[in-house]
Amino acid sequence: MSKRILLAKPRGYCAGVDRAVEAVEQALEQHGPPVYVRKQIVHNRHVVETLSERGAIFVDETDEAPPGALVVFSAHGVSPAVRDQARGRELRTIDATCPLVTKVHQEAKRFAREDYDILLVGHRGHEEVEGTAGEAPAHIQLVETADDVAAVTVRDPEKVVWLSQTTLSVDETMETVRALRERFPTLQNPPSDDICYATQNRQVAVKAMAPQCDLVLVVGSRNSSNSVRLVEVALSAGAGAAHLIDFAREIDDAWLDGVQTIGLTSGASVPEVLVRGVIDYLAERGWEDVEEINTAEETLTFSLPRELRPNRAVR
Ligand code: 0K2
Ligand code: SF4
Repeated sequence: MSKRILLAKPRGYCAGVDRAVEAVEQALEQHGPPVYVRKQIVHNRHVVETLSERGAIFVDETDEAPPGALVVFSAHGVSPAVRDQARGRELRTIDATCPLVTKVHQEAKRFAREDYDILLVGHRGHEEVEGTAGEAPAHIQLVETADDVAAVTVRDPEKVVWLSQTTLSVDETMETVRALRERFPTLQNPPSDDICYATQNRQVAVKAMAPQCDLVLVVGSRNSSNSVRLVEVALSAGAGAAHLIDFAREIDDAWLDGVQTIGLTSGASVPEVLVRGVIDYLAERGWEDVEEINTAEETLTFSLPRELRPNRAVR
C-alpha cells in the first residue's frame, strides 16, 4: 500500500470558537486596540499569537485591565463572581461564552434552585469547569473520573443530577456516569447532552479512521481539552500511534518511520491553515494522496455576542 493521509471531517473550528474569535476581531475593528481578553479566547497558541499581534491583550483576570477598558470573556465562560468583579471595576465587557456552555450554566442554576446535588463531570482547574461550578458552588461537586465516584457524598441520594464539561471524552464520561449510577440509581441525566455536538462529532470521525492508521496527528494545543481527547480517542480506537502538535514543524521525522497511513484531524479551536501546513509538510515527504473520512455534516452557526451587533453600545 502507498503512503496516504486520511483527513477526518468534521475537524477544526466549531460554531462557538468561530464566534469567539470573530468577536475579538470585531471588537478590535469596531473599538480599536487595545482589546483585553480574559484568559485565552480559545485554547490555541496560533489564535492567541495572531490576535495579540493585532492588538488583543490577554490577561488572567479582569483586574489586570485598566478601569474603563474593553474586556472580552473567553468561549469557555465565566462565573458570576468574574462578572461582578468586572462590573465593580466599570469595565466594558463582551461575552464570547459559547451558547452551548451557557446552556450548561442554565442547567446548573436550575438544578441548584431546585436544591439538587449536582455532580459536575470535568477536569479540575479547567476554565469552563470553574465558570460552571461558580454558578452554584454550594450545590456542585466535581467528579473527574470513575475513580472519584466512591468519595462522592450527597445530602439526598434521590435528588442528584450529573452535568458535564462540554469537551470531554464521550466514552470516558459514560464510564464515570455508569459508576455514579451504581451508587445513585435514580441519578438524573442532563436535560440534553452537555458534551457538545462538535466534541462528539470530532471523536466519531477519529474513531472511524483510527483503526486504519499507523499514526494519527491531531493539530491542537496542549491546554485544549477537546484536542487532547482526540489523541486519546485515536489510541483507544486502534491507531498505531497518536501525537498532538501545534504546528507542522513539531512533527518528529522518527514518527514517520515505516508509516504508510496517517490520520489527520484538529481540535475545535484550531484554524484550518494549520492543518493545511501539516498536509503540505507531509506532501513534501511523499504523502500526496489525501482522502477525507466524512462522518457528519455540520451547519450550526451562532450570531455574534449581542454587544457587537449593530446599534449596540458596549457597557
Ligand atoms: O477544549 P477546551 O475546552 O480546552 O477549549 P478549546 O480548545 O478552546 O476549544 C473550544 C471549546 C471552548 C468551550 O467549550
Ligand atoms: Fe461551544 Fe462545543 Fe465549540 Fe465548546 S467545543 S465552543 S461548547 S461548540
